[in-house]
Amino acid sequence: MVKNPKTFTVDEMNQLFKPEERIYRMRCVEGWSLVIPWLGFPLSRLLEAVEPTTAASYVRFETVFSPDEMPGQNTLSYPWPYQEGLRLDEANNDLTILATGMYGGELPAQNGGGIRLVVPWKYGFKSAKALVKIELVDYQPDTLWNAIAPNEYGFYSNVNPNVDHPRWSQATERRIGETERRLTLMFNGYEDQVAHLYEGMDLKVNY
Ligand SMILES: Nc1nc2c(c(=O)[nH]1)N[C@H]1C(S)=C(S)[C@@H](COP(=O)(O)O)O[C@H]1N2
Ligand SMILES: [Mo]
Repeated sequence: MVKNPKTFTVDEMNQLFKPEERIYRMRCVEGWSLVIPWLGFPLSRLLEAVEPTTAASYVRFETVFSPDEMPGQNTLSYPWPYQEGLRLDEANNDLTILATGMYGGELPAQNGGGIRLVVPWKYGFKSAKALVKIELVDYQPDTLWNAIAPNEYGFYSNVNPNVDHPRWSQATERRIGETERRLTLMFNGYEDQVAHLYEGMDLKVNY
């Protein structure tokens, strides 16, 4: 659902969209956290270039499927390829970036290179690695974890210390390298930038 469908190499995106350093907290759904200096550009810049039609309301992210290189993808217990989704207004928020680098260098394949999504107010698994296709759609896309365990991993998956995972508390987290646990912050500390996206929504229902 775009006026201008396009294929880009990572080099072309780096030329066109000029990645900048963004230092973000990352909160894993399992209670780990760290701070990461990404090199990336707002996803909104890419969306602007392809011009979503007025019918588009969600963005669907599809990632690399290559069982020869990634033997774990030979297992039938997961519905590969890994896919993710965002509401269009979440995708257009300035905090949402596509990263092609980290720590001042290229993005290693293990961290999602050539290009990955980074959505710092959501649990880490929403930040899909090794993207191969981004689609504008008019339905809420399926996501891998939601397909496997819908009661544990919702579509939104916003970091929220008040909504526990069914098997553990989300009130605290352990920053990698530290021993004391920290309090988890609402929307991972990005409340001022993103709380308006969820006004009037029950975040216990839309977890
Ligand atoms: N393409 C792709 N991205 C993905 C996943 C995946 O399986 N494939 N797993 C997600 C999950 S569940 C986690 S925990 C993190 C793991 O990232 P790491 O290996 O860099 O810690 O990647 C997320 N992004
Ligand atoms: Mo995970």
